[in-house]
Amino acid sequence: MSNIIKHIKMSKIDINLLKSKFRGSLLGSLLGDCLGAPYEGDRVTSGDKIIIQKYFDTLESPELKGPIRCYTDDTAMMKSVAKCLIDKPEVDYKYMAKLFVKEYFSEPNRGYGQSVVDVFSKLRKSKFDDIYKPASEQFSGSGSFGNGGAMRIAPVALYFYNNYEAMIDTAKKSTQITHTNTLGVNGAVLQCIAVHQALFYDCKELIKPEEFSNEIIKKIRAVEKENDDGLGIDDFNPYEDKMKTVQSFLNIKYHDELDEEVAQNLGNSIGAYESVPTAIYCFLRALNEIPTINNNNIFRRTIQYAVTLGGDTDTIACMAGAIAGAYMGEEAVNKYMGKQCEGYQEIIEMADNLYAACVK
Ligand code: AR6
Ligand code: MG
Repeated sequence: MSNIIKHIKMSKIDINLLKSKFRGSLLGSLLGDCLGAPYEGDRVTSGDKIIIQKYFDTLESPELKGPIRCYTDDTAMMKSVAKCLIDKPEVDYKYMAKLFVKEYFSEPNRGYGQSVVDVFSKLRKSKFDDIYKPASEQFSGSGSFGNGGAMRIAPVALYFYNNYEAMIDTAKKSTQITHTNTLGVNGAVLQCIAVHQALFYDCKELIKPEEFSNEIIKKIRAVEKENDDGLGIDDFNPYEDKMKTVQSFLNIKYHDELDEEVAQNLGNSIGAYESVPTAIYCFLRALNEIPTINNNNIFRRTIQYAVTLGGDTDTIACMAGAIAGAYMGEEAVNKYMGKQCEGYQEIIEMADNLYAACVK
């Protein structure tokens, strides 16, 4: 690990809030995934925003009876990451790879990315001989830049809440099992940093978007520096630059056409570069009121807002939800809405087991 990362200053965490924040973050991931999934691939109009508002209102109703909203590959893989950390205190990446493969072959129809399934087949065929080889062969050796590493990373941010270096290292190594392109890996690291950072804020104090994003920029700069060759002539800092674009969008007063501009400029696709900064933007924008969303709960507003940006809605809402949940804790999650989501109770238990595995 580089000296640069060692010099990131960490603030103190309130241990009394942590259990609720673990639950909040994993539930944020789950709810974003389940509630965003029906809108995946859509372009969202002003009329759709009204429908999405009603959809979210209905989900909070105690009278609502099923059907349960199913989770997708985001949650399926996130569960495997959490299980690995719970079962193996010294992270065992081969075990993690096996959990991904077992999960995929037992339920292949969860909406996995088109190419990552080849990695699972090769891993199984090679009997996990070299767990990083299949991913490194993707796209003629350039590796996947999809957001599949980022969408499942929240448990890493939680488990290593008090060990920043190990968190960055684990975020990279767990992502590289399926994604080796620098954009795919650093996208996952960026999401991990955002979830981790949100743990350190008490939700009774409103986060200042500028301060929160400046802190992220400092950290992702250090990570991107690691990909430099040290000569300083080919600076590779796409996520730092993108986070600055996030900041400039946050400085614009909300207006109707803004969402379209955000979707186009920050992105809303399955590429990590086109979705992780967008998820962070959703969280930071939703800290304050959004005229098209009639709700004053930051957790719900974050997820609802992510859905209204269209595109890869389940994954962007999943990532934004994980950050919002890490900040707000479980208390912000509407129970009726949660119970509409497949695996709600299981995720709460998983969050508690993860907490027990790392908070002594
Ligand atoms: N060159 C060209 N296209 C690429 C590259 C590349 N280097 N990398 C990725 N793509 P994949 P994921 C395109 O299969 O990241 C699901 O909805 C290519 O079209 O690695 O695990 C999940 O929920 C490839 O098929 O999947 C996520 O939201 C696609 O990106 C999302 O898909 C996905 O990459 C990504 O999941
Ligand atoms: Mg997705």
